[in-house]
Amino acid sequence: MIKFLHTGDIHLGLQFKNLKLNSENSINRRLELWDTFTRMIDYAIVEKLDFIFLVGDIFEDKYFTLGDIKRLRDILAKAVNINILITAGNHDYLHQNSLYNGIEWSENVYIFGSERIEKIEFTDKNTAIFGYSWDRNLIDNDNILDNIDFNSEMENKILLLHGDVYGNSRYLPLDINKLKSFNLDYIALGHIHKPELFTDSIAYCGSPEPFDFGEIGDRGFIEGSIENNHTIINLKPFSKRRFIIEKLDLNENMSYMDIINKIIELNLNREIDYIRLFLEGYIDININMEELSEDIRKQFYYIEIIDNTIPDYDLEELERSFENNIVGSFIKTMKESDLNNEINKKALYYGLDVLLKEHVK
Ligand SMILES: [Mn+2]
Repeated sequence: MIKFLHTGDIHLGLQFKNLKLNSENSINRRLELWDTFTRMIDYAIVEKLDFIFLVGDIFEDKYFTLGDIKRLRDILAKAVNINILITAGNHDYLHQNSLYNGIEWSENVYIFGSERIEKIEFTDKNTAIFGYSWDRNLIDNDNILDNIDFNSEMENKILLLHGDVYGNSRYLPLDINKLKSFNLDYIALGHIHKPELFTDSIAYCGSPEPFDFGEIGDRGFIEGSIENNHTIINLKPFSKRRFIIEKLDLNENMSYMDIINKIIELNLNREIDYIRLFLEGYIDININMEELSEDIRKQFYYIEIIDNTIPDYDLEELERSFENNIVGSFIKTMKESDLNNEINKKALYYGLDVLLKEHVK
């Protein structure tokens, strides 16, 4: 039996400019990528795995330094008994001055070339590994797979590829049916950040740490084994933090403290996760949402509050005080429609919200 860890799309060195992080938080996040990467390698060492597959976009070529690549080398060198196979992707593709070529790697590390799909055989593991590194940042065809020969005396056959199975793509478009037709024991895919286990023997590992609110849900790596041509794979959640999108319905009877407490009581990992919270429903007009949001922010590692609440106006009172202008006549007109109808009611309140803000200015 052989056991392996499949990861990729780590994007070490990423700057996290798209998050509203303060500089302390974004430095933190960059360090966390390293930390999680190191934890994965340590996990493979402790579990005595046979192989680690790094399927591209391991680092950001643009931001990575010689110091960084040496750090990467040293982390991988610790896993002396594990064969580590690397295919470069579009963010860390092999070019003339690529950092991949700038250092000596330890003996357990193999970096695939970019001429063709190469084969490396590990006779002691009865395993042949096929792989290919990108040598440019766009590849709009799958010519690399033409006339490919997966011939080997080895019992286990594995392919590592960085590419895109989701439709027309300039990032090595892959046809899942074509991949299936290869009848390999495992195809370890990289490039898409969301983990996806297509079959027991074809999967995207996804990014071990998510990068933004487009990447919600569990992240980690794929742990697998092959025995007698039978492959078993599982996604192992491993990220330090997750991105969570949550919604909370409020009503006009809730006080400032009620709302604070409701938010705190949500089943959220406040000190760890990145949270985007949508507040919905009607709200007492006397509650200062800016203050409330600030209060909440102090109790979370990271939270974005999206305030979609509707101020709960006192219609009779407003109609009286704005009798002779547009606000009053708007209320009067809207009251002629059925205000028990939620859509009509919202139209009235949203309209008032706009008109009254204009009026105060
Ligand atoms: Mn990629």
